[in-house]
Amino acid sequence: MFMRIDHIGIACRDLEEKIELFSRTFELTVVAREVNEEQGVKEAMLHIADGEGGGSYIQLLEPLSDDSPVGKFLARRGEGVHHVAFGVPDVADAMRKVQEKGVRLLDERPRHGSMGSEIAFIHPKDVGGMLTELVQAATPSQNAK
Ligand code: MC0
Repeated sequence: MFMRIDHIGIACRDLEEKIELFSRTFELTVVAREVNEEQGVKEAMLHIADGEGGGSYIQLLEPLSDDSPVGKFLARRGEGVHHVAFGVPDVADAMRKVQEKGVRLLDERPRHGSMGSEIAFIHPKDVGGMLTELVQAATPSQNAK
């Protein structure tokens, strides 16, 4: 079902400060910046590598408000890894397969994610405490380079 790790999402209080830190420390380049009102985040994607199945990234996330998912996470746990996202060829199919195994999805249908992707989240409590995201990249070429 999973083709690759698409991205690791990291919750931060100051997006610009963390972009500067990650770019400088790990020599990564920002390839996309976005505000996603539906998810309540301002974010940046830092490219790591392209491999079989597509790219992988570090995703830096600053909350748009305290009562958004990332805002609540920061208040409870502080800055750090917020979720892990796996690349899948077909997000609706992956959602169905996961649900059949008795795992709770947080989304009834795919939502809009970074760089035009389609995404869905799995409840962290059902998969060992890790908030897990399924990602279908925007174009077939992003899925299979
Ligand atoms: C909460 N919990 C987590 C967690 N957030 N565990 C692991 N990782 C996280 N990120 C735990 C809490 O500590 C709590 O555990 C339990 O889950 C239930 O939490 P809750 O009180 O219901 O907390 P809420 O209301 O904050 O909801 C958590 C939930 C929510 C995961 C359901 O954040 C959600 O629906 N997230 C999916 C959407 C999202 O995260 N969007 C932002 C990224 P205890 O043991 O205390 O009961 S958007 C994004 O990333 C997009 C743009 C993209 O990738 O393209």
